[in-house]
Amino acid sequence: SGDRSDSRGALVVLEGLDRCGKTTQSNKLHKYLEGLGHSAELWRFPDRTTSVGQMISSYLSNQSQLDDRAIHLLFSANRWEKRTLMESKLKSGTTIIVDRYSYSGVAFSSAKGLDMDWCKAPEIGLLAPDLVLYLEIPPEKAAERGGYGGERYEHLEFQKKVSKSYQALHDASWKVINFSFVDMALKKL
Ligand code: 2DT
Repeated sequence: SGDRSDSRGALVVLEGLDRCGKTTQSNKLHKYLEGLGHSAELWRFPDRTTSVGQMISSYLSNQSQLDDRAIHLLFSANRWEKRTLMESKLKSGTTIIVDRYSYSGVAFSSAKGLDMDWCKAPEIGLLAPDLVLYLEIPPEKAAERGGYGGERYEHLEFQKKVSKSYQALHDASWKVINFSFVDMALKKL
């Protein structure tokens, strides 16, 4: 955004379907920035280390059941509880690379049939990313990579719906990187 002073860190968000390569690429980007001498941290949402995060983790591993709207709000709360820390890190010059953020929140919940505007509402007021990298992969290709971990959302039919939700969400500010060019594209950043 325009008022970002040079000393402020950047908020970089990676988004995409399960098995699109986000985690690998987040790690690479983190190491790359550190190699250049930048102060950078790698974050991920859900952050399963907090008590809200533990409720989310238990839901994702099918150990608990929750109403669709209740879990949606927990995912959002999990971002809100980290907002102050995120802001102070960015202000102190640290760049934060985040593996999933609000877009995952909206894409996954709206894929269940929840209204998109309702899903967006609790995200209002969270820090806006400076850059969103969307790692684009056809759901069928992602499924071929194997290694779906057996969590709640990790099956092809649902991932197809999430893919449609992401398509409805993304705007001109996103950088879309096709899965076959991910490595090449990120090296040029
Ligand atoms: P990981 O496999 O990346 O840990 O994600 N999810 C994630 C949501 O439904 N809402 C959210 O707000 C976020 C951040 C995506 C676990 C799963 O949780 C989904 C996959």
